[in-house]
Amino acid sequence: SLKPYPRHQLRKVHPADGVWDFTFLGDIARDKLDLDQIVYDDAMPVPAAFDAMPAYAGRRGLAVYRRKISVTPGRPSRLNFEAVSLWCRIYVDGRLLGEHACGYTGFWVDVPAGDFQDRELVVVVDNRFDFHRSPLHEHYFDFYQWGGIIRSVWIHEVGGSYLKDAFVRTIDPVVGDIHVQVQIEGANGTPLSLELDGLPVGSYLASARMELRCRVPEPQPWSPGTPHLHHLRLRLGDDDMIIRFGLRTVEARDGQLMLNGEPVELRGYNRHESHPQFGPALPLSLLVADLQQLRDLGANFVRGSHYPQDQRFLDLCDEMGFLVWEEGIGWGQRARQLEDAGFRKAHLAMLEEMVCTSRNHPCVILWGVLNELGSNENCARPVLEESINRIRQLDPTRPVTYATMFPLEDLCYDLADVIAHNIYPGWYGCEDVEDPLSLIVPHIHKCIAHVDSLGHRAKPYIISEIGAEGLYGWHDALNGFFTEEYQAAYIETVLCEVAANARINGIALWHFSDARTYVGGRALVRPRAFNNKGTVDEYRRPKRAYEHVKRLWRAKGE
Ligand code: ADA
Repeated sequence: SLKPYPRHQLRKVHPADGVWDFTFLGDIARDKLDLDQIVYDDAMPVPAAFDAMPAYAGRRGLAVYRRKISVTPGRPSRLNFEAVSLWCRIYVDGRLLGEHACGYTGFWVDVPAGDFQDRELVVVVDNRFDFHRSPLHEHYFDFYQWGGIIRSVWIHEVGGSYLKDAFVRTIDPVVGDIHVQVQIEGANGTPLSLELDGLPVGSYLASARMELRCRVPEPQPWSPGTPHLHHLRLRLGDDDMIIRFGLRTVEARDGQLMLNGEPVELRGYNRHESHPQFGPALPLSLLVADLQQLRDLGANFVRGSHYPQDQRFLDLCDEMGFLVWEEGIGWGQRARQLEDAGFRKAHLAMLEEMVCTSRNHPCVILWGVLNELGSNENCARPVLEESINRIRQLDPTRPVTYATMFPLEDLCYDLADVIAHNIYPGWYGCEDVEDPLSLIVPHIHKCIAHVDSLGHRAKPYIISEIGAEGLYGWHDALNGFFTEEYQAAYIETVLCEVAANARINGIALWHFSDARTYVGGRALVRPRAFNNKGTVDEYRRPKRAYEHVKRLWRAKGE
């Protein structure tokens, strides 16, 4: 059942989505901005990427959004922005209350109590690239980075004391034992009560940080085949919070990825949240449609490349039983970024937001960081180490990995729980080869043999990217590069090898749907300025490879 569930029954939460006042100011200095002088000459939906709208396509600069919000006078509230891209400042009644510099993670802004019910919310958004301000975003990423309030906005009315966060960890999925970590703001000594699936399971006296243990009355483990979900309700005075969770454990051990103690094989795709008309702000219908197509293909796994995913997508994965690799934003960072203190600080802050927002989703079974960083150089180790340690502190229950593009030269394998290779044999670097498909299997063998020769046989092995471009509708008698036929034969070769090779625990094909990328420059190797390695095109129309994948994966899954 694809049903949203209420996160709060008592707490007043108002959605701030809808049509906001809007103006695009273009390439002007942020610090010159005078909020009182702004003329709002247009309207813009929230959530949406303003530069995915034809009127602002390709524009980079400052944009200002405004709307009225209504909150109980005399009561503080908190604004929750699920994602604003790439950088923003938040003002309420003209007062600067927050700033945020990562386009794909959610954040909170505290709003002090006011005298009046109606208040003015203004969000200044900048989608220009600026390393010092938004060090996590670079314009050379191989995916288009849109701007705007790209995910939902909520207003939470909370008093001085409220439930800030809760993290549910499974201790025993069969018996139903869980560990609950609760964070509470300003409520020492107030009674806190817990209910599991509607039944009372305990009451306590609140303190700022609590570690509790309880047992689910009628436990049913979560798995892809039976994605059963439980609900924990916390109640603190007139505040409450409902956490939906699944009873399941994940481990990386003995060369296997184990879900509830059983080896699991990952069959799936990398997926960008991307569509030519909506940019990254996908309508619910498209999120569901993508998962229905993935299910039709026989997939059980999605790697959220290359940034934290929309929470609605993770909710759907929880409900439909998909396994997810949730990844921090990162793409090809090298010494310039990895050695920069501002970058490292922003990166850790982003990981913290990602983990704290997504760690109750049973679908998330792996955390990933820094796709294709320069892990063949010494500068990568300190950043990887601090990132992985930070994630493990916030969530000791899931393995952590990073996708390397240096399978034979990587210097950091020891830091990861799972080895993950992005490899493109038979696509890149085979200019002088007559039969590029013949390169695929030997290269996979070589990569695995290398990892194992370094003593990492006990770590699960995943091909986190592999693929070839196929232009939708392009066929040619010679079945060369960019034909749907070459792409289909390529994927067939890969998947047959994966099926035959017991050392491979999972695959994320690159990628599910074609996605908009660089506009100029590097787009010379990206026909149409799209990354065309999708099994479906950007409108989700299946290419020839679709039936191959479906035949091979369905045969495995059934
Ligand atoms: C890299 C990268 C992907 C994509 C891919 C490709 O491995 O991680 O985002 O750019 O290459 O298509 O070349």
